[in-house]
Amino acid sequence: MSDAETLFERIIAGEIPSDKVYEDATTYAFRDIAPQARVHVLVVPKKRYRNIGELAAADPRLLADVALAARKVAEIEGIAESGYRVVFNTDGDAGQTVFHVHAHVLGGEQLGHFGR
Ligand code: IU
Repeated sequence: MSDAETLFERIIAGEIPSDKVYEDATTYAFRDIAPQARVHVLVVPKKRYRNIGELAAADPRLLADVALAARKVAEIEGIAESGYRVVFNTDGDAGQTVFHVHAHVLGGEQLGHFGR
């Protein structure tokens, strides 16, 4: 668990290589190593919170930064017009594995609907 907790901080610091798509003062975005769609990018706030709820409660401006970075990623990837999905997995049943909040930006193809 402790490795997973620090993984994204090490990616942001450049200690672990990543395929960076976008970066600004407060966020860092890179391609997911196991893409679930043609475009699958993770947007991570540089400051670590466990999940979207904790981020929203502690720093709503930073949550807005993540949403704006997701839109920027969609523009960079050419999917802003065709549409995309932004997902925050939160804890067990959602399958969250890295407990540093991150937005999955998914698109580039017709996505299946929500569910199991
Ligand atoms: P989750 O929402 O916590 O389940 O998402 C974690 C994502 O991080 C998941 O999609 C992994 O494929 C991805 N990932 C990665 O991109 N690079 C890594 O080194 C590791 C996980 I570990």
